[in-house]
Parts: sequence; structure tokens; C-alpha cells
Amino acid sequence: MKNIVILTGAGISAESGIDTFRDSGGLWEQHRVEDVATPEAFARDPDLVLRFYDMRRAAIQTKEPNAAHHALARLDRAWHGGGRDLTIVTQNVDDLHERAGAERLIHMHGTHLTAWCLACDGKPAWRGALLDRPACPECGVSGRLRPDIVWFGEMPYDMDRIYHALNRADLFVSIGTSGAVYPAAGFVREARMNGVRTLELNLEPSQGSRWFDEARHGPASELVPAWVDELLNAEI
Ligand code: BJW
Repeated sequence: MKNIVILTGAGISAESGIDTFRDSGGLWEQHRVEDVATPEAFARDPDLVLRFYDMRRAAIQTKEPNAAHHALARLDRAWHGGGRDLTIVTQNVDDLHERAGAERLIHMHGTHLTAWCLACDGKPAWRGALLDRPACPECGVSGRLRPDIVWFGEMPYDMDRIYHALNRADLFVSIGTSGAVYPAAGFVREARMNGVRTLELNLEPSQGSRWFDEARHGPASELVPAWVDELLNAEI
């Protein structure tokens, strides 16, 4: 086993107290996707969208990584040398992977902790609110910052790097994602077509569960550390 690609979703952060999207009580039960997570929604009612993201940006800064984030960071540190490669692709817009210490990380749906300036195309680090239309720290123009989040209908980030990693992987592991949102939901089939072994770690069978060679169901805080131990022990 040499090259590993790991896809994570909201389920890995659920035990840190961050709401998932599609579980009972999840974000999409509290807000209509069309009202808050599309470019059309932002054009129609920017205050509503900015308030939604300001609230979530503030909330994630009070949360801590859990045992699953720490286990993946441990694997990231250990999986070096001998031509081995590892890429963690997260759909999550929180920063719990990096706060646990993961370094080889791609945020394909953006992050809460940068803003995107529509005036200069800069991506300044951002921790505060956007609702009050602050100036961009890079170009000084006010009122043109939006959340650096990939909304429905927009192109996810770093797709070339992700498909490159998938095409040379030996193992694809999907953790805590419902398999409802493309293109991420299609990665398992892309991997299968390339003869890559595939493993799902999720609370329950995802929408794409049948595509995986193996699926283990339970909480990420238990499944992920156990899988990382198993992998590292087998490689010693
Ligand atoms: C646990 C657990 C625990 C709980 N332990 N597990 C028709 C067909 C096909 C595609 C389309 C279509 N119509 C439109 C599309 C495209 C569209 C799409 O996929 N729509 C679907 C709804 C059908 N996709 C897009 O528009 C994307 N862009 C795009 O496609 O561009 C064109 C393109 C073409 C070709 C190549 C590349 C690109 C953009 C998608 C943007 C997604 N944005 C969001 C919101 C923004 C972020 C935010 O506001 O926070 O990203 S949507 C939301 O869903 C968020 C997530 O990243 C994403 C995935 O959700 P996730 O992570 O899977 O969470 P949940 O809640 O769904 O699942 C949690 C899972 O965890 C569950 O299974 C639980 O059981 C489990 N769990 N607790 C382990 N303790």
C-alpha cells in the first residue's frame, strides 16, 4: 500500500459539535439550501447569506478536533518515505483537520476562515463578520468580500490535484459523508474504475455504499483511530 486518498465530510466533525447537513436536525432542515448556499441566493439576499456564514464562522472557532481528526493527522505524519503519498480531501469548511495537525489537506468546498474579495480576487484570512461589509485587507475596497465557500453550481477547488491523486491511489477511504453531493460523491466510482481499493467509514451506509469494497459503520471517533492503528501496524 503506497498512495492513499481520504475524503472527509461533515460526519467527521459531528462529534466535535458541528452540525451535519442532511442528518435529522442538520443544517438543511433549519435553512433552505436555495436561500443560503447558491450564488443566486447571495445576489438576491446578501444579508441573509452573510449572516448565516458569520454565525457558522463564529461557531466553528469554539469547537475542537476530535479523535478522528487527530488519528488522520497522526497518519499524515507517519505516512512518509518509501515513495508513499497521502492526500486528505475534505468537503468540510471548518479547520479541525489543520488544528489537529494534518498538513496534506485540500479544502474542495472552501473554508470559513478565508474570505474571497470579488474586487481583487484575493483570499485574505478572515475570522470576524462579513455582514458589516468590511474592506478587503488586500485591495482596500469595501463591501466586495464574500464567504470563500463553494456553493451549489460553482466549481469545487483543486479538482485537477484531486483527480491526479485519485488516479495514482492504491486506497480510497471515504469518512463521514452521505455521498449526496457531486463531484465528491463520484470519487468512489472514479477510484473503482482505476482498480483502487475502496473503504467507507460512516455512521450508516451512505448513498454510495454499494460502490465500496468494504464498509464499516459507526462513529468516526471510534472507526477512524481503529483503522489508522490497523493500517500503521500492518505496515511496520
Ligand atoms: C457520521 C457521524 C459520525 C454523522 N461519525 N459519520 C444532479 C445530479 C448530479 C449532480 C448534480 C445534479 N444537480 C446538480 C448537481 C451538482 C451539485 C450536486 O451535487 N447536487 C446534488 C444535491 C445532486 N454539485 C455542485 O453544484 C458542485 N459543483 C459542481 O458540480 O460543479 C460542476 C463540476 C462538474 C464536473 C466536475 C467538477 C465540478 C458544488 C457543490 C457545493 C457543495 N456545497 C455545500 C455547502 C457549502 C458549504 C457550507 O455552507 O457549509 O457543501 S453543500 C454541503 O454538502 C456542503 C458539504 O461539503 C456537502 C456534502 O455534505 P456531507 O459532508 O456529505 O454531509 P451530510 O450531512 O450530507 O452527511 C453527513 C454524513 O455523516 C451522513 O452520512 C451521516 O450518517 C454521517 N455521520 N455523524 C461518522 N459521528
